[in-house]
Amino acid sequence: MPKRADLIREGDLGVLRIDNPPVNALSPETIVAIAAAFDAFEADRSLAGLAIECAGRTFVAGGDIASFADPSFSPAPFNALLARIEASARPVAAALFGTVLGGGVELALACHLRIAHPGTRFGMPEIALGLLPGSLGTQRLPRLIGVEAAARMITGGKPIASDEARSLGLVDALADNPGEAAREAVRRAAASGAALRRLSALSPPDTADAEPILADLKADAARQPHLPALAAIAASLDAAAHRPFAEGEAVEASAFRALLASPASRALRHAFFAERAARRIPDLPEGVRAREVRRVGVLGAGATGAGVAIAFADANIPVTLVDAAEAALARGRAAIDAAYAAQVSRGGLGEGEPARRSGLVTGATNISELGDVDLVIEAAFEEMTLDVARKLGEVCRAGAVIATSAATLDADRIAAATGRPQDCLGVFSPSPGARLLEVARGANTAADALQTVVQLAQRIGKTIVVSGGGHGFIAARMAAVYARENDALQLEGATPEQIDGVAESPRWIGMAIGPSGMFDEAGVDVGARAVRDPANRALSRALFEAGRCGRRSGEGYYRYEGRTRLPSEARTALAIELAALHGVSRRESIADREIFERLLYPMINEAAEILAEGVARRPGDIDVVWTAGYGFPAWRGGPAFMADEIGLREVVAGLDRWGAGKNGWRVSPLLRGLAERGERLSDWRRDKA
Ligand code: T1G
Repeated sequence: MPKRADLIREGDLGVLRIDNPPVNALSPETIVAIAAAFDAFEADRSLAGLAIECAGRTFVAGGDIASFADPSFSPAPFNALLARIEASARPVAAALFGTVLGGGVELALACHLRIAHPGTRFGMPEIALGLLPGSLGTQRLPRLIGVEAAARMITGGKPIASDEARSLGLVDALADNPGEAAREAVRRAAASGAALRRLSALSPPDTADAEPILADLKADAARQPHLPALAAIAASLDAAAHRPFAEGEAVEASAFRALLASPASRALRHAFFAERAARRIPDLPEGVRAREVRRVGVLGAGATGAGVAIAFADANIPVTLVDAAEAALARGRAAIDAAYAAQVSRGGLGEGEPARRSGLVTGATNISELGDVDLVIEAAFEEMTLDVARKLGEVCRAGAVIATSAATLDADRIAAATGRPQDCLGVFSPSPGARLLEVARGANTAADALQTVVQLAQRIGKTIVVSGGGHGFIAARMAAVYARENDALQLEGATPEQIDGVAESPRWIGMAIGPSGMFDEAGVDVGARAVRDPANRALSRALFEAGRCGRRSGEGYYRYEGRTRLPSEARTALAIELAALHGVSRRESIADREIFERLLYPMINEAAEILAEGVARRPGDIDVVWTAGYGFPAWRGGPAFMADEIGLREVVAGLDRWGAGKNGWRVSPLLRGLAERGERLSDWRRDKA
């Protein structure tokens, strides 16, 4: 087992060098090694002081998140080590670079001096894991930079740059060679004999002004009881402002222990690793090289096509945007210019940038203009027809990758129609602004074509999930079930407001937006075309056929006045009419609990079917699709993780209760089997099935 930390003697100085790739996370072994190295420093009285540095690409990027799941985990050993470092009679300096996060900041705070490379970023991201800093960050940080700045870092979770860290006093100096500068700082401090600054002995500089800040924190926490970390942070910062260090330490330690066990933190830690696991793509052998992409083609200048063009222009990739209809092309270009203008008005883009980026997009009406692109994405408003596929196969140059977003057509049939299935695959993003890009590998997709899209998607900042091997996309199939149940509930008398209210309420799910609002935003046709159950597609299809396509047309499930969402009488009338037509009996009221179960459980059922068919590789991939693509709350972990939190026996009983087997769908045998064996969906693996 390689040593995770060592004490190196450099003349009269000690250098404690941490080396735990890839991010110097504070694993238990690493903490033990750091403590041993610090013991060696303390034992060697010939050393005037100590510089703490890291090997690799970053100073400590935090505690080892994986170790938090261990029931025996405790921050106490690391916290005791920090106390010893701070109490050292000889100066200790931290040499900082990379992304210094969480426990990395807390280690630096225990040192007497902090020297950072100008490119260093500092963050306290624990809140994104449903935690709070558990190694005295809530106590030392406000004593150094003030309660207000500490609250902003700890509740925001977002990193700050080194110049802001310098101006806050989080670091003492910036240096291009922080290791050398830290050694110099230690020598100077040792030579001067000046008293060392120990943060635990100080009070926050803005204690007098802390009240309104703490009051706001507590009020914000009270509004979000489903995120207990907020209240814990408020209580810990309040202790830092008003109570002795040791008492604040106890408040933080108790809060950290409770949060570690909280459902929200377990879900967020699952989401963290699920997103990283999704990047590991078994189909891509080591060393597969991506094809070069100098220009991208987008077929279809509708909202989706314009959004795709913007994503590539933002990444400095020239785009050929093709639409056979001049008017549609003009609308697409106008949408691109409007999107950039809006960014300028929000201050998100400098002057001149919009023109430059928009200039990267060349419009054309003839599909043959795609002859020089290296990758084409079909983003046609309607389904990709096999004729279009054939045409793309002819006009695209050899080696160009052809990506179709046809959510319901079989991607392999489209690939075959192009005559070059090795260049083809499916791509799906719920909306241009969604973080998610699902890449569906076809039966004959070449590995380098897949690698090309995976790397390109990461270049444009998308979160990737690779699916394949069966019918449809993970995202589209589960959204279809979501749409089916949303429609069915409305035929039975529930309103979009009630259903969306349940979906959006943290008491039930906590979605960023409920199904009716979501399909109105994406276009009611998305739900209508995707829903595979004709008996229930009635409402979304009827709305679409009546031209009520959602917010862009002014009416869909809701009626819109500007951004204001209002009830739609037309929708109600349609629902009543269709219920009568389909012989669906309507009820005066439908309980929120029923709505919750009928929205979520069929989606979990579809997830199990998708896993059983091999369309999704891992349950975590399904969770990433929903958290990154549809605003499913990460503090729920995702549909599969949430299914285990509810219990699969309850989910299957609910499916039986609400009539699984009616309207052409069944309870997944995989799900029922896991439930009967008392197993978890999140733990299911194909190779273990
Ligand atoms: N613990 C365990 N593994 C980690 C990790 C961590 N903190 N950070 C990264 N990894 C793994 C990750 O799973 C991946 O593994 C590999 O490293 C590369 O990560 C004690 C309680 C640092 C900005 O929350 O934000 O400190 O998939 O792909 O894109 O009070 O990783 O390759 O096997 O993300 O270059 C606070 C989380 C913890 C930081 C680098 N710290 N990490 O991004 O690489 S709580 C965090 C990140 C804490 C204290 C509290 C990013 C990164 P694999 P990557 P990247």
